[in-house]
Amino acid sequence: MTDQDLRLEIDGHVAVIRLARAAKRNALSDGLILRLRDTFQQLPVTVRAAVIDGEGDHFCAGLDLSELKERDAGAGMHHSRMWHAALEEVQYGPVPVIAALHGAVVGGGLELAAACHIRVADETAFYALPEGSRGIFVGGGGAVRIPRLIGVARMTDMMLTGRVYDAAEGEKAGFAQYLVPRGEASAKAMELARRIAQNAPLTNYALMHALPRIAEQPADQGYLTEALMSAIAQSAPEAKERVRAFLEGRAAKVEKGSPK
Ligand code: 1HE
Repeated sequence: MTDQDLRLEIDGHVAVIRLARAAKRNALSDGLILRLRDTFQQLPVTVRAAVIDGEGDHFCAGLDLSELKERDAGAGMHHSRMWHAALEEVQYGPVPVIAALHGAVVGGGLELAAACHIRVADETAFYALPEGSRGIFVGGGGAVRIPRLIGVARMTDMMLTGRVYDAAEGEKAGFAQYLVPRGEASAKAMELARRIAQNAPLTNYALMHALPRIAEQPADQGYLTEALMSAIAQSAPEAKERVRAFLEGRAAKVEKGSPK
């Protein structure tokens, strides 16, 4: 792991975080996972959305298998918990994160993508969980996050049989919300990030921090949490100004086919 293996660029209100270890297909070493955690913890306060992408032909080949040495059960658990802590920073960090996917999105790479809020894939993307055939199990939060995207049955099949989903199948199954032509995932992710950066910060916060928790709550608790979050969001001066702008004809209407 060198300092160059993860790059952070700031473009206006958008942070671009790039896995830059193409020679190893952006495999995630322990050092890289810790850098990812630190990068999200330390994002400048001016950042309002982030994009994660990968250099070379693949988004990410997952866990760096060269580091998978014999560990006892305790060390194995702590290793998995380290991934959890890092990917929690991605999911529940300060800003929405868009993953720009191409080539291999496999193993821990898929777990990283699943921790992001939006996934944009180009037509070269493919998804797999080779843990099944390597004699191991997911350890980066995949058992929790991936079934929420594609369902337990599809994930079980992927791990039992080594099934690989191509980009089009992956979009249908729920891995990615957007499918774009080859080479266009990062540009599309930037476009979405710039748009998201214009939202009221409290709305983005509610979507990142309240919505996934509400979705896991029993309905009666979920309704109450929703009501509280809704009241907080609408009380912000920015929300009042945005509603006023619409009523005075100064704000965009909802348009079919948007975002283009
Ligand atoms: C790696 C890794 C890696 C490549 N760890 N070194 N993930 C996997 O089981 C996926 C393993 N990787 C692959 O199946 C393929 O590499 C790819 C389909 C991603 C890309 O294929 P290709 O032909 O472009 O590259 P390559 O020739 O296989 O690999 C190029 C180099 O990257 C080579 O090293 P070199 O020194 O011989 O040049 C590979 O060894 C190296 N490389 N992938 C280490 N993953 C929290 S738990 C998560 C558990 C998991 O993620 S398990 C799944 C691991």
